[in-house]
Amino acid sequence: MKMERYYDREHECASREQMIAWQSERLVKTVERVYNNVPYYRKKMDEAGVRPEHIHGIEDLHLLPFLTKDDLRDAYPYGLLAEPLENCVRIQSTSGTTGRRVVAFYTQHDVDLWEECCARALVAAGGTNEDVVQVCYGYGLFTGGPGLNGGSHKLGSLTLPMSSGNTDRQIQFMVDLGATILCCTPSYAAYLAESIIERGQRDQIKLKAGIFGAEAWTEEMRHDIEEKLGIKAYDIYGLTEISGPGVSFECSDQKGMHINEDHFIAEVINPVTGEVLPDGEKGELVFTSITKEAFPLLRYRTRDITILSREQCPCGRTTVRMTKPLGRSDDMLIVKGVNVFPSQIETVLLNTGYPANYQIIVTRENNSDRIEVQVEMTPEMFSDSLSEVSAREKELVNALKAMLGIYCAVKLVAPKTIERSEGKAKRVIDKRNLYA
Ligand code: DLL
Repeated sequence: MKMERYYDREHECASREQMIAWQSERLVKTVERVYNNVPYYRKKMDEAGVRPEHIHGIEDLHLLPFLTKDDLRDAYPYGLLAEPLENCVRIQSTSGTTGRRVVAFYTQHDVDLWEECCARALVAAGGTNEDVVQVCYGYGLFTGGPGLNGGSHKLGSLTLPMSSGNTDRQIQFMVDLGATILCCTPSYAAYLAESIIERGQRDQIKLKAGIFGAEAWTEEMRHDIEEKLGIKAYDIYGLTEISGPGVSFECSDQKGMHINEDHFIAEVINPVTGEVLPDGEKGELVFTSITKEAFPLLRYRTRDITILSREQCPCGRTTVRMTKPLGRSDDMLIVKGVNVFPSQIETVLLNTGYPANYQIIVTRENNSDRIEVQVEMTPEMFSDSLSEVSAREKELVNALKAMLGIYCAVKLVAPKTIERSEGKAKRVIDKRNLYA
């Protein structure tokens, strides 16, 4: 029997007044708890001259100091833990590619809430207990696999815990078990789509939806994956520090991602001044977790750039929506003084018929920046004629210049020469050592 569990109408469709009442009550309790249990927070709040009795509701949120990734690194590993260790059952961790690892802790209650958030995302993508959910996000320290796996369990769907990689096996299970929902990074979805078509197995798959996130992807990439796999592709967002995937997710309307704001209060700030911006303005996303036991974070700066909207969504959910991250305030490339987002380059590539298999290489010589985009040709474009390839390269140079306002060198490479990713794609190789 088909069951539509975890479309939590009470919370996801609550009135604004009700949501503010829940958020305020939960915020007050969380602030009190961290102040009393976590010396790191107490010190930070004391330094900012704020005490728990100053926080009466979300109208006082702005009084609290921000928390950054540097705080998490300073407090590594146990310094921000708000529960005794014996109450914790799980850790997850970021990859630590840009510095010391960040470790997040969970009680069983925290795991349950996190999985419920992921179940809501699956329901919003049309998932029910009758679905077969193939999870090819990595399992282990990365939150992608465990989060969607737990959400799928909660929903009562048959869950295929594939983890990432081994594309042959992924496709075999997808076909044999009739997977209907695919969960992985968008770059891996694009690779799977390519592999399925190459093997002539497109008509053997039963997928209807995909839940793709953990990295930036464009609308063009969405359409490409949707067309190749014959599915509807949904975005899902989250970060390890604030529990993992499922902090926000798309509904079928696909005009932004609904934030599970009964668990996470969202603010958007000016990344330079810290000033809180009104809905509709672009800035850095800041989260305060208000239901977590082990690792609640107050006003955590995500570095993700977004815009919030509270316009009524046709799906009936009343929760605030965020746009896809429009970049990161810290991984934005500044090349020759110009701000460049990798997503802008991807848009140009997909709009001009190239696949999303590319790498951006930035170098600096004699104090001058150089940006080169290496991009694969499709088999149809591939040619031995040097003049044909160089004409294509010139065309792409012009299209990139029109988008970015700067010259980017372009190198077209043969199909299948850029390394495929099974997890988050490594799109940018910045050799300038700007932060060394
Ligand atoms: O990537 C959690 C996740 C797993 C989300 C699976 C969705 C699906 P982290 O490894 O801690 O956690 O990386 C978090 O990834 O701050 C964003 O910059 C980026 N990110 C996550 N989801 C999206 C998305 C997981 N849908 C960081 N679009 C975040 C763009 C995303 N960027």
